[in-house]
Amino acid sequence: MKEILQNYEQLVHCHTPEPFGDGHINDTYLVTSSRGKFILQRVNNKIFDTQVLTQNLSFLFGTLSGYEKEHGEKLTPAILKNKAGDYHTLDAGGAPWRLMEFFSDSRAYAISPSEEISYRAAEAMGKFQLFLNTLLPEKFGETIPNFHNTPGRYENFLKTLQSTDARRKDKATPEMDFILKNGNIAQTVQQLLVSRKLPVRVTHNDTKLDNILFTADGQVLIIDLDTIMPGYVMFDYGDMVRTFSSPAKEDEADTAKTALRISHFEALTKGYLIAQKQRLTPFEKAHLLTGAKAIIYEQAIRFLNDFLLGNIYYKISYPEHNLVRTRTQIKLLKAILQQEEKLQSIIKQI
Ligand code: GN1
Ligand code: MG
Repeated sequence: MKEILQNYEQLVHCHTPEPFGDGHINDTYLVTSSRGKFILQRVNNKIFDTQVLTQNLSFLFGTLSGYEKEHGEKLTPAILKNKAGDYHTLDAGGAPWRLMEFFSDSRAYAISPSEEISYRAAEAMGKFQLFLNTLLPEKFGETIPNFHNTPGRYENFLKTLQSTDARRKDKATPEMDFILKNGNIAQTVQQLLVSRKLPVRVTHNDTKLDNILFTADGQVLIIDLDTIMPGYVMFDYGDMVRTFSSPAKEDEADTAKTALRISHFEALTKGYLIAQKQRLTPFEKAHLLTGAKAIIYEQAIRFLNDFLLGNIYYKISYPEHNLVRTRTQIKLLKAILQQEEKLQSIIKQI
């Protein structure tokens, strides 16, 4: 890490960086120097195609500040260039590091504390997508191929079932059954994508509430830009539904606590559509709820798959962590499936 620090003028005479935040994938630190506080992040090069990622982000940040000035609003913390003038610095192991602006007294939420927060977070994501929409999808590569390929995730899960030993599977029988019984969700996505009726746009792809920062001076900023790549807005909307609407954490062990708060669903949908209404095609709007079902189903598969494979992807704090996470996703998806008509009519009315 010392070698990385030397690449930044801002970090001459700094204290030892301290671990920061709750991300499941990258390593994030808070670093204090005589020039102030900064966020230092190591991108996980086992998970991301880092060459594509650094190119995507150079391109994005190249146009961002002009857009922010034009619209009089900041959208995301800036990445500070290194001494060589680059946004990322590679370490000896080939992992990119970056230094970013830090906002003191800012906060992100694992659970939305109010409808107002749900509304404002979704509105900020909607505005961020308006910026992303000025970028050409052809210019962006996939930092993780097939990231939101729900049918592909389902196929992977079927393969995992064949290779996993019985003892591990025994612990997850009801969850495996639920995924198998609801394979139609993956099929619907498959048909939708094959129909090519949804426009491909540059999207964020990891819109969980935790990736939206509320600053002390009232700004709402989007963070975690590593999965920005060509995609579909329904997944970005879907991951907001997944993470804003439950009153419990993604890894709440007491499944009774996970639920769908309709008032938050409504607030986030309003906030998102206020920013997006003029731009979404009627077909995209009609399929927002498809995106919510797909992303929650997909997330359940991803956690379960990781549990069955022995926890190789997500950071965990205890052996059954991914299984517990799977259960919250299933509970939430059940709640959506039970109230589908009502939810669809809320979207329609806005
Ligand atoms: C990961 O990096 P983080 O913690 O913001 C994951 C998302 C999942 C999320 C679940 C690159 O997001 O796809 O939805 O965990 N990111 C990647 O909490 O896989
Ligand atoms: Mg994050």
